[in-house]
Amino acid sequence: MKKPAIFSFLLSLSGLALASKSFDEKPYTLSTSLSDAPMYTLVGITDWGADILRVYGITTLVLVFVFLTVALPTLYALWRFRAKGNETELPKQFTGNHVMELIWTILPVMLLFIIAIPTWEVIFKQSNRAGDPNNFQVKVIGHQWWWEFQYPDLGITTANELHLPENTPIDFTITSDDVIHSFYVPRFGGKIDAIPGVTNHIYLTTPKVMVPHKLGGDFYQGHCLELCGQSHALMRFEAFVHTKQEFDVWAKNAMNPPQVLSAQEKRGEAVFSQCQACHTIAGTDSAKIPGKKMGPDLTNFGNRRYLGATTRENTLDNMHLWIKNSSQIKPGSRMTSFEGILSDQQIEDVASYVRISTAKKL
Ligand code: HEC
Ligand SMILES: [Cu+2]
Repeated sequence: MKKPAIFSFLLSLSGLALASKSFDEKPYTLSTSLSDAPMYTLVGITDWGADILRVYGITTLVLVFVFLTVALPTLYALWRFRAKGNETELPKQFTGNHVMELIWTILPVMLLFIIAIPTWEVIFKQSNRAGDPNNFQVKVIGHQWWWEFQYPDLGITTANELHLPENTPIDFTITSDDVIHSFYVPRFGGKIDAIPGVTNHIYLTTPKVMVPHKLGGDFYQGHCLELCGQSHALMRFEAFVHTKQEFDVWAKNAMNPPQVLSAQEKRGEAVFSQCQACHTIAGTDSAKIPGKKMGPDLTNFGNRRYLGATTRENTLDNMHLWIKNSSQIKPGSRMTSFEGILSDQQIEDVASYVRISTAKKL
């Protein structure tokens, strides 16, 4: 038998997804099962995610009940009262049945309460965690088109990689620097808007590390979920969950000043003066410039897996392309194009400074 049409339709859609790779070179490993997919939400690995999943479950049961109570009698009536061909007049017509009207008013109200009560419970549970001194603070700031993460208690500022200790209650304070974004790690639970001038919160307890690997911890895909301009689709990040020891090592390394070892890195350090109006590397002159910077903090950039909020892999070649003209690989990028401003040699030098001097052995 031929494959059903829906199959070919879905296949052509996935073909489109593969064909649209030009701006998106990130090598996602195709998951073998649906539940491994990076955007899969039915996992509940954080307490918050599990709470949301429970409300989903209750809602689904209520909806199945409503569907069956409407669909089954409808099907039965269609069959039972179908025209048999020998009718001469209309069946008896009647209007108004108080008992039935009461039933179909009260029953839906009850069903709505069955959904509403656990929903309220989850909402209140979130707000009850505000101000808990055990909360680990993480400030999330959306920018067109990248994410800034600050750890006020540790004095760390970083970007595009969210590192968290396992099994820890976290208070995410979420805001935006420009337009409305939305902070979302599907496997953690829900999403929440990042709105300029407003702070929103998410409270959750991170999961335990499940698959320890060399770099440390498990990682989860994150994405901006509010259409926020040209490169909204490339405004992604990765959330890493580490064991407490690994997290401490990461935190200790995160704000270390760069180690400039080679002659090339040294030349690159000088070129970096052209970047420091927008970027900071802790422990260098760039950190002394007061005021808010337009670009991501690059203090530990050498340890990041990706470039441009996971637009490309963090390699020397991609860095070269990025510095030359980042909008070629990330449309609309707010970073200056250095084509014609820096020579190829200077780009190589500054790229090696930014990538290699800031990389620490974790
Ligand atoms: C006008 C401000 C500006 C200047 C000057 C600037 N950048 Fe950027 N840079 C940005 C912005 C904004 C981003 C974020 C772009 C995005 O991801 O959408 C960025 C991103 C980056 C990133 C990627 C960081 C990450 O975590 O993904 C690197 C690396 C970088 N810039 C290096 C440099 C270097 C090297 C120079 C100097 C040669 C430089 N930048 C000059 C604004 C600037
Ligand atoms: Cu966004």
